Amino acid sequence: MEHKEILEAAGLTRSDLTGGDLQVFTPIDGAHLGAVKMHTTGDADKMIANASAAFTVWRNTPAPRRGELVRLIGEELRSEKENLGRLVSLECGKILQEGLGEVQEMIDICDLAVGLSRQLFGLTIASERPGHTMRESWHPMGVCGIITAFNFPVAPWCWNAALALVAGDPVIWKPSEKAPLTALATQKICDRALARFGTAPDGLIQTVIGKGDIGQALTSARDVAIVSATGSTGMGRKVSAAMAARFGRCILELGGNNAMIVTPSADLEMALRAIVFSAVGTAGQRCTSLRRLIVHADIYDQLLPRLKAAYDGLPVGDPLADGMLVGPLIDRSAFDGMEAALKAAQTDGGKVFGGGRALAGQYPDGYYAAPAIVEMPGQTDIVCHETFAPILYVMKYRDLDRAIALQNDVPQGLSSCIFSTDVREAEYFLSACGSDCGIANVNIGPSGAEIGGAFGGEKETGGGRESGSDAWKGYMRRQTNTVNYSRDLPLAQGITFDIEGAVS
Ligand code: UN1
Repeated sequence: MEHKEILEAAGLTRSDLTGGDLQVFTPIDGAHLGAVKMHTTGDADKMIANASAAFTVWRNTPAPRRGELVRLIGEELRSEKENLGRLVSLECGKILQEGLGEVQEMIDICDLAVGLSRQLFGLTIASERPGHTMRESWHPMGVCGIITAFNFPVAPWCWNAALALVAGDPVIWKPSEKAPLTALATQKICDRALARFGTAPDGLIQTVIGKGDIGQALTSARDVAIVSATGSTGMGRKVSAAMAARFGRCILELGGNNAMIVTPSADLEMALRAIVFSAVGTAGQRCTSLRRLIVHADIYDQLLPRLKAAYDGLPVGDPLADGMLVGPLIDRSAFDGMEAALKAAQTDGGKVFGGGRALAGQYPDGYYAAPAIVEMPGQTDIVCHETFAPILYVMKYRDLDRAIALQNDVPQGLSSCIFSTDVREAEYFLSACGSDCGIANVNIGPSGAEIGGAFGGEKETGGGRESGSDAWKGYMRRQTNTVNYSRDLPLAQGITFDIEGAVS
């Protein structure tokens, strides 16, 4: 399909694509896709006011009814999966299979949220006082701002929005300025669901297009109760400081520097497939991409040649073409970042295999890179840094404790895994002495997490959790209720406070 057809099929019109000052290019060949209108901070303030007004209605709408809206969004997404998935590929350069997978994640989280809308359970707690009950209630929290990154332009919005909406919170989405089109197309899908739903308040689901100033408008507005941000550690630091200044709540899903430990007992066939998928998938531009491979010295010489052979045969090219496995990097600065990292690794004694620009003749304005493997003498500064590109640093180990120490000795703490068929090694890796990441897997790569689990990580990854498990609690406020149904007024802690004398 031509670029123009993909845009049209996703519902984007001439007015969406012209007359603005945010220029959008496809990483596939650098072609111009549109000039999108940016909102001003004044517009953002109006949207926040609309969302606040919507909150007063939505918080009072029964949660299962709120779930019905999310069910309709999921239904619309199902019928638009191909069109939106293709637009994700066009705007962000990920291969079509991954574009479709991203929309599937949206559908899956909608399903989860619909069920959740009947399960926003609180606890009942034993009171220490006679004739008293205690419980926890979960109430809607307020407007939820959602800031997303270019590499997963739609799914993280949906992880947040689907939960926030059933939790009773209106949402305002600020997509990456590198990926506004998928956001506009998703907003249209939601608008259709809102129209079918019929009774949702205006301003319940909004998209605001802009740059850092718009992000700041969200983080500084008192009426935005929650900001959930996915992106770089630098961005997260700013969001977190601004939210802390007003005691707002933030949910941060920031950088990762994910490792795999391959032990002598590993099934090497499985490990090989997992390494390649997680290191070169999305051209190494996932927050969960595999960036560090820590291989036992006894199997190093078996694994490395096979890995290099697999890298040699990887099809790099047009992400919309059948059978392609590696698409382009998002832009020139991403490619320059990859080159600079490879140079730094070489300076540190790394031996580089692969790397460099691919298909420059065919796509002078598309930045395709051959994925690189770098054998490192140790975990130097560049290895500790997250470079958003297909670079896999490889290191050797002999002792599992040393391997785990290496895996943990980076600033980020998102995802991790071990390949082992030895239950002792595997369980040790998952124990309190093992991986320090939010996600730790056995015989599965670090990327491609299912939405049913809580997603996020520690340290510079930001500590937030999104998606499944009890991540919904991040979008609600907890209220502790004590009810006295007795005719006395006993005080907690057995305190006596006799005011008989004072009142007689
Ligand atoms: C991201 O790169 O921001 O686990 C998210 C995965 C996906 C999510 C990645 N489910 O790779």
